Formats: sequence, structure tokens, C-alpha cells
Amino acid sequence: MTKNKQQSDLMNLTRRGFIKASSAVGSAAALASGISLPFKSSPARAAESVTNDEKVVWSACTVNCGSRCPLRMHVQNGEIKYVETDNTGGDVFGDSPQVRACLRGRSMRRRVYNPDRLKYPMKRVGKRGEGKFKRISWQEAYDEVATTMQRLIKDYGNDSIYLNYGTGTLGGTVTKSWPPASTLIARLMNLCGGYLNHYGDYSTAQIAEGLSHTYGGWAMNNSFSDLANAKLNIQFGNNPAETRMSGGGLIHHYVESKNKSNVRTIIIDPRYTDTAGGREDQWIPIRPSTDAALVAGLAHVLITENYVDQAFLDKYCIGYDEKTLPASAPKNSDYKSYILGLGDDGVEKTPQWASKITGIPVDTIIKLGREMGANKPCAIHQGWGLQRTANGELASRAIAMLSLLTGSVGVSGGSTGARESDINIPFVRFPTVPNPVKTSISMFLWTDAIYRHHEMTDKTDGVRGAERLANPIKMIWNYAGNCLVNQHADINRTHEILQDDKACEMIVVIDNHMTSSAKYADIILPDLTTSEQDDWAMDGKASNAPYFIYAQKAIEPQFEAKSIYEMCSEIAKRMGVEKEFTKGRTQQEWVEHLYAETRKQDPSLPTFEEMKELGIYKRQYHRDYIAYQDFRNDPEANPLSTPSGKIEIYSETLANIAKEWTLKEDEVIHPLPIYVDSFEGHNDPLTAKFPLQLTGFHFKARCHSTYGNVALLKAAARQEVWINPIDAEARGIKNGDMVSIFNDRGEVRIPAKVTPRILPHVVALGEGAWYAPDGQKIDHAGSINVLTTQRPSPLAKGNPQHTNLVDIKLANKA
Ligand SMILES: Nc1nc2c(c(=O)[nH]1)N[C@H]1C(S)=C(S)[C@@H](COP(=O)(O)OP(=O)(O)OC[C@H]3O[C@@H](n4cnc5c(=O)[nH]c(N)nc54)[C@H](O)[C@@H]3O)O[C@H]1N2
Ligand SMILES: Nc1nc2c(c(=O)[nH]1)N[C@H]1C(S)=C(S)[C@@H](COP(=O)(O)OP(=O)(O)OC[C@H]3O[C@@H](n4cnc5c(=O)[nH]c(N)nc54)[C@H](O)[C@@H]3O)O[C@H]1N2
Ligand code: SF4
Ligand SMILES: [Mo]
Repeated sequence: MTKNKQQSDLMNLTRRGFIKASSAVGSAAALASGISLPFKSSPARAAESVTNDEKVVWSACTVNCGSRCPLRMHVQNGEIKYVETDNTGGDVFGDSPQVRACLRGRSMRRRVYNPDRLKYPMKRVGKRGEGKFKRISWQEAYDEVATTMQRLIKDYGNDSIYLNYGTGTLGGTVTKSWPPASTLIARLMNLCGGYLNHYGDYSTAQIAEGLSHTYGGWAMNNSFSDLANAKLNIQFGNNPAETRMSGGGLIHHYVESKNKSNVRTIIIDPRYTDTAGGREDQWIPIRPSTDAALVAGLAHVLITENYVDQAFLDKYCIGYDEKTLPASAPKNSDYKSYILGLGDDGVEKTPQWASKITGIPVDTIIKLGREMGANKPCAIHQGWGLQRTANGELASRAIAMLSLLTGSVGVSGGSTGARESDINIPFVRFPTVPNPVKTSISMFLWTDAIYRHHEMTDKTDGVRGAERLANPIKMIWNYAGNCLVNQHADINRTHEILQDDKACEMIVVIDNHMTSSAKYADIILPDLTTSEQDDWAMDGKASNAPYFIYAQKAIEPQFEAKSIYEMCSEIAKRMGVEKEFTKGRTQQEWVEHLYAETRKQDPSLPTFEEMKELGIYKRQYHRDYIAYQDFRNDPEANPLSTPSGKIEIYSETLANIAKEWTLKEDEVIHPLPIYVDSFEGHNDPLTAKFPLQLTGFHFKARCHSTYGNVALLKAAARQEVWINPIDAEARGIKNGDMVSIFNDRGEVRIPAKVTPRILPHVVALGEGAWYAPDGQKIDHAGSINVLTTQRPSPLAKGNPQHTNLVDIKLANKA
């Protein structure tokens, strides 16, 4: 079956692996996707006015915040004195806008010169996690890594070497830290026989898996710029004002496009977010992990009041009603029967039913259903907050139902119910080498693979590429990631597992700072920051104004830090694969080579010399992205990549997985996007002990943990736990009081933010604060992963880090 052609368009297909890092995608190919795309390149930049000994160097912020920003480093006597951002282009949306860095990027200097900076290679001398190290030479470090790795490969095989998730330099090209296959570590490892890979990511594990069964592959949605054509906009668990912050980022496109149409906007979130922030028409607070129930209640209104687009459902979808159910499906297993109470459970999904589960008043649900029915097509977007949960696969698929019932897919002003899409300029990436090891695990299950690999199979733990894990993880490469400790769930459990250095024998951490993950290293290799080397930075999210940045070396390497390219080349030498690794090129030569290859595909791009001057290159596409437009126009000619080629409301694949996999009693995999209570949800018996649902969110003060050690940023947006006045009063807590948040996994002490911006019986903590234990297992920084679980979601085996039960009390009180 031919793939939907539209998916070969130049949307952001790179992030979720649609475009392999090795494949050179020329803009010629991208432009061949049908539409001619008039664009303007950035106007020539006026030469910097530079004082005698001051120079201004274009650099970038390449962290994983979803944006990517140019930074102009003002350097004097070899030191960055201050940092500015893009000064090219105009201030008008739709006309080569400036790509302005946020406060985090503008404080890059404070990360480069941070006291936490790793200065020399080091070797652990104390217990894992104790943070005791001795300085060693680079020669010793390389030798130790290479000889231990050779021994482990010989004794256990290449599948005992694991590349941990890490997105600290996601936006780089030479320095790119994720997906694992695109990193230089993978290039090195694959030349030495391969490594145990991971699939999925902490960002989108549940939605990527869930919606792939609905739409086939990574699900696209219309770009935010299309909100200019929308009649009704509903945002589920999406907070671009914090998660897509920069001037080049999507919040700008969101606000400007909304301003054009003045589209009615409804925010559905347990918190009153910064995206709502007075610009919304309605905030509907919802109990975490119950969105699928709200959707079912809305579907009831749409079906019983005759609002559904039956012609659309008949022509494009599988399993809305009996007519389009696959032959293998039992009677009454269609979505309509589920809603009307004719399915297995016999429960009619009335607004009253939905109200009890979601905590949303019946009238609000009925009114919203009618509003959607009367305003078709609807622009329905979801962020990734509601899928980072224990039933996130079902919830993310459920949201798509609203776009399907209203026939909104593939048209302007419409939507698919997935997250907004974005455009990138095609760029040739560092070539990859195939991995001889075919086995992979969910990125979330590496802690388990250290100590119970023998139990882990395809049907119990989602092992892919093999029926079972043949070997335990014996070595971890942890490059530009803090997921070894801070960002992975249940820190106290991770601590226990990593204590045994006979189990996982070697952990190599490559970072700029002494993070909590670095404290668990056996060998620490200090990396250069972006400011100390040359690289291409890209993949900043933009709906129709993509760009890339030539990030150039602003200062000399600090202390003894070295580049990831040099480290990998040196280890390659010791493993006997140096020539294959470097192909005889230096990092600088690769930087030039990759650009030369990119320009072969698109000669309209500036020359390399011009890019040095320009720093940033922008394009303006004067059109919106409409997801699955080709499919909508001609579904036979442009089928989706689902098994049926259509949108699968009922998925036969999922029906089979549900039959074949081993699941726990409270776990559900279902062919339909139904609502089920999740473990540690509002109905879990554990609420008797821990009555508050704790949800996390991505916070403006940091990018995950990165920038989390910049004092000014900490002061600007403080780490606090959000709690409703009703819950605070019941516990004698006042705004600003120091409170203890606890469950059976751990305890966190942090000030309370008492606010009606959060639903009662729900509390929220921004993720990413630097874990600060006191030796008594109490964290004093507000690091949410002390409280989260390592139990994975049923289908994706993903991280349910927003699904937690806790209680809160005033600190220092019994
Ligand atoms: N409870 C909870 N946990 C979560 C989440 C949540 O919502 N809730 N979110 C999850 C999500 S979506 C994600 S993507 C992950 C993110 O998890 P990570 O990918 O681990 O992200 P960071 O915490 O930013 O860690 C990046 C690391 O890279 C380092 N770094 C930065 N620049 C460089 C560089 O140039 N070179 C090197 N070598 N290192 C560098 C930083 O110092 C930092 O230690 O966290 C996940 N964890
Ligand atoms: N400033 C900043 N920006 C970032 C990041 C960062 O750390 N800092 N991280 C980046 C990364 S890697 C990622 S993956 C993205 C993350 O992007 P998202 O996953 O979309 O961000 P979150 O803040 O986790 O969740 C979005 C919203 O969902 C809400 N929510 C939580 N549970 C539920 C629920 O059950 N139902 C509903 N309806 N809403 C719910 C949260 O309150 C939050 O407001 O952000 C990126 N941008
Ligand atoms: S943290 Fe994100 S938005 Fe801020 S400067 Fe860096 S890339 Fe831009
Ligand atoms: Mo993420």
C-alpha cells in the first residue's frame, strides 16, 4: 500500500523518526510534495558594530524545549560578557519574524561559567550516587572506557551496552543527543558491533503509540497558523505559552493566528495555564486522566442530537458504527454502540456519566457538545500532558474522536486531534551506521533491564526486535541526559538499582554540569558547551517560518572539556575503528561537509561563508499546513499507513495485542478509544491513603533540568506546589508555607502556592528541579520524580509521570 503522500511533506517528521538521520531530504523533494511554496529568505544582516576588542559571535541554544534560538555572544578577551538574540527580520508575524530567545537562553553565560561546570575527566571513588570522584587524565578515561567496554562486549554481547535517553543537545547536528541512532555514540557503537536501542520517548510515548493505530505513523495536525481560519478552538492539555516559548516558537504563531480570526478558545486542563492567561474564552478544569470520559460524554451529545458527520465517518473511518466494523470484530463492538450503551459494558456514556468521572458540570458538557456540533469543522489540538499518564494511549486516541465525529480532518479550520504540526527546512544530518543489534526496549524500562532482563519479553514488557532480552544492561552511555536520575521516575528506586555496581558495571556520563545523573557515573567526561564549538542548530518548531542556525565557537574550551566528536574519535581509535568513525574529517570539516551536502540539494541556500555572517537562515512559507488533506481529497489515491488505509476508530491490531499480551488486572488495551480508570487515578483505592492527584507540568524556569542551576531563573519563577485553597485550608496551609508532599515512594519539601488556578483534590509540580536529597530520603528542591512511579503504561510501556497519588501536609508537623 502506498503511504499517504502527504506524509512525505516537509513537516516535522524528523522528530519521531519518519526521516532517518542518514537520509538527505532535499527541499527539491520536499517541494515536490505538490504545492509551490513561495518564500522569502532573511534580509541581509547589517554587519555588527564591534568595539575594539569585542566580537559578536552567532551561537545557539540547543536544549529540548521545542524551540531553538539564536544567541549573539558578545565576547571580550575570550570571555562571554553578555548575550543577545536574533536582531534580523521584522516584528510582523508572517514576514520573516525575529527568532527571539527566552530568558533561559539569554542566561546561557550563566550555564557556561556555572560553578557546577565539569572541568576534568573523573572516576568514581565512593559509592554510586555519593558524588565522590578523583580527577584522571583523558588518556586514562579513554582507556578505561574502551577496555571495560571490550570486556563487557566479550562476556555479555553488544546488547548489554545501552544508550540512555538524553535530549540536552537535541537541537545540534554533530552534537545531537537523541534519537540514539542519530548520535555519535551510536555511530561509534555500531562500528563496534552495536548496542541495545530504545524506542519511544519521555515526551510522547503514549500518544505516539496510541494515535499511530488511529492515523498510521506519527499523527499530524493542522499548524497553529491555520487557527486564523478556525471557528472553534479546543486545546486539551496543551500549554504552548510555557512549552513553546521563544520568538520563533509556536506560542507566537498561536497568539497571532488567533488574533486574526478571534476564534473562540476553550482550554481543557486541570490548571489555569499561562496559555489561558486571560486570552481564553473558557477554561474547563478537568480531573487528570479523565479526558476520554469527557470525550465520550461529548460524543453522546453529538450522536443523540444528530451533529455527527455521518458521511465522513462512513467514507474515511473504520468502526464508527456497525457498517464499517472489520469482519473480525464482534457484534456491537463499534464506537457508536459503546457510547449508546449497547456495547459490552452496557453503560450509556451520558453527560451525567461523564460529569461524575471528570468533575465537569453536566451543563458544561452539553453546551460544549452543541457548540462543537454547530461550529464544524473544529480545531481540536492536544498537548502531551494528558498522554504522559497511566491511560494515555486511550486518552490521546479519544481526543481524536472529536475531530472525527465532526468531520474536521483534512480541511482548513479543522484538525485531527493530535498536537499542532510544524515545518522544518530539510538538512543533511550526520550519516548513521546500521545497528547490528535489532533488539530494543521502551526508553522507560532500562532500570528493569538491569536486574530482571530474564523476565522481559515482547508480550510482557514490549521488547521489540526479539522475543526476549538475552542479556542484562551492563553498561550505560548517558550523553546529554539527566534521565539516569532526575528525569526518570521514582528516583529512590533507581538509586537502589544503581547501588549494585556488579549489576550495571559501568556508567559513563557526558555532560557540562555535575547533575544528579553525573553523581551516579563511574566515569565522567566533561563536554564542551554549544558556545565552545561549531555546529548546526535546527528543528525549532515553527508553523510556517522555519529556520536553521550556524552556531559558531564563541570562546575557547573551558578547563579540560572536550567535544563529543573528539571523545568518540579517541575511543574509536582504541576500539580499532577510528578511520571508519571520522572518515578522515575533523569536526569543522564535518560541519562544512554537511552544509555542502545540504546545498547540493538546495542551491538556493546561502553559501557557507555567507552563513558565518548571517548566523540564522529563515524561510517564510505563505500557507498553512493541513494534515491529511490529500487523504481527505482522495482517500483511494492517498491511503493512510494504517492496515486498512483508513482512519481506524476500531483497530484490529489493538484487538489482537489485547488478546496476546500479558496484562495486569487493572490494565486495559482496547480496540476502541474507551475510557478506563487508571492506576493511581481518582478512583484508585489508594486515594484512601493518598487523596490528592499530583500532576506535573513543563515549567518556564527550566528546560527540564537544564538551566535549573541558574540562580536568577530560579528566583524569577519559583518552584512551588500548586494547591487549591479548599485543600490548603483543610490542611492548615497558607500561601508560601513550607509543605511536605509524600507517598510510599518518597517525600519532597517545598513551599505551597495556594491558588484557585488548580482544581480541588489535584496538585501540580513543575518537573525538572534539581534533586536535592538530605540523606534522609527527603528532597528539598521540589524534584517531582521522587514521587512518580516506574510502573509503565499498558501499551506503549511509557512513562506515566503525570499520574501520581500523594498527600500534603505542613512540613515540620506530624
Ligand atoms: N516527572 C516528570 N519527569 C519527566 C517529565 C515530566 O513531564 N514529568 N518529562 C519527560 C520529558 S518529556 C523529557 S523530554 C525528559 C527530558 O530529560 P533529559 O533529556 O534528561 O533533559 P534534561 O533534564 O534537560 O537533561 C539534559 C542534560 O543535558 C545536559 N546538557 C545540556 N547541554 C549539553 C551539552 O552541550 N553537552 C552535554 N554533554 N550535555 C548537555 C544538561 O546539563 C542536562 O544534564 O524528562 C522527562 N521526565
Ligand atoms: N519551558 C519549557 N518548555 C518545554 C519543556 C520544558 O521543560 N520547559 N519541555 C519540552 C518538552 S521535551 C516537551 S515533551 C514538551 C511537553 O509538552 P506537554 O507535554 O504538552 O507539556 P506539559 O506541561 O507536561 O502538559 C501540558 C498541559 O497538560 C496538562 N495536563 C496534565 N494532565 C492532564 C490531563 O489529564 N488532562 C488534561 N486535559 N490536561 C492535563 C498540564 O497541566 C499542562 O498544562 O514541552 C517542551 N517545552
Ligand atoms: S530554552 Fe528554548 S525558547 Fe529558550 S532560548 Fe533556549 S531554545 Fe529558545
Ligand atoms: Mo519531552
